[in-house]
Amino acid sequence: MELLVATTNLHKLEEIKNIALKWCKKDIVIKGISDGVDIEEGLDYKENAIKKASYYKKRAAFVCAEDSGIELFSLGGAPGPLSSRIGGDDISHKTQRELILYLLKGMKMELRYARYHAEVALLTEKEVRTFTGFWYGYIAKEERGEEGFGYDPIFIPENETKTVAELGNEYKILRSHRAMAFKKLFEYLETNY
Ligand code: ITT
Repeated sequence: MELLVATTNLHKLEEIKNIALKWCKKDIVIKGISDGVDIEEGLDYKENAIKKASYYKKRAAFVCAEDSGIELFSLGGAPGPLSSRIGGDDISHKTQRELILYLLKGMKMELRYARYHAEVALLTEKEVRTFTGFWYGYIAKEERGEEGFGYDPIFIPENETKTVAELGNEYKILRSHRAMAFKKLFEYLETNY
């Protein structure tokens, strides 16, 4: 079976391929697809994920897309679905991390509680289905580590002292929001197709 993953984010695609190697029992070939179009996103992860996948619906029998973000509880869940957009279109991930660190400046660890949230949409010839994954942790006081992407250098998973960027990609694909959502998707494909 071929599964088309609609994404412009190559780190995301790489992670999904590694998650599949780790978790998927079915013989699935994962291929990334992106025409480079910027599909406008709203405030609902599921809708956004469905919209991204729908654009490529005619290209394969199985198409999926993911919408994800980081949610800071002391800021009412912001930036959430706008995680890739805060600070403007041309901003680097590093500057976005600095923005988050600035917003939480001076706040003690309890107030730095956060989670990653992923919604994955699967479109087949007969249905549209979504799968959810969360990963809870804390925003660090400064950035540390080299692996991963986006907010990983400032995200410390629960029960850890290191950031995801320090813990590394192998650690991440066993536990992340993305891993949990895609694990559900792979299980669904295994049982239903
Ligand atoms: P596509 O929409 O093309 O897939 P994107 O990077 O724009 O790529 P999203 O709209 O889903 O993806 O935005 C997700 C953003 O949330 C991402 O750019 C990061 O800023 C953050 N994020 C999500 N998952 C992350 C992870 O595992 N590690 C670090 N940051 C993450």
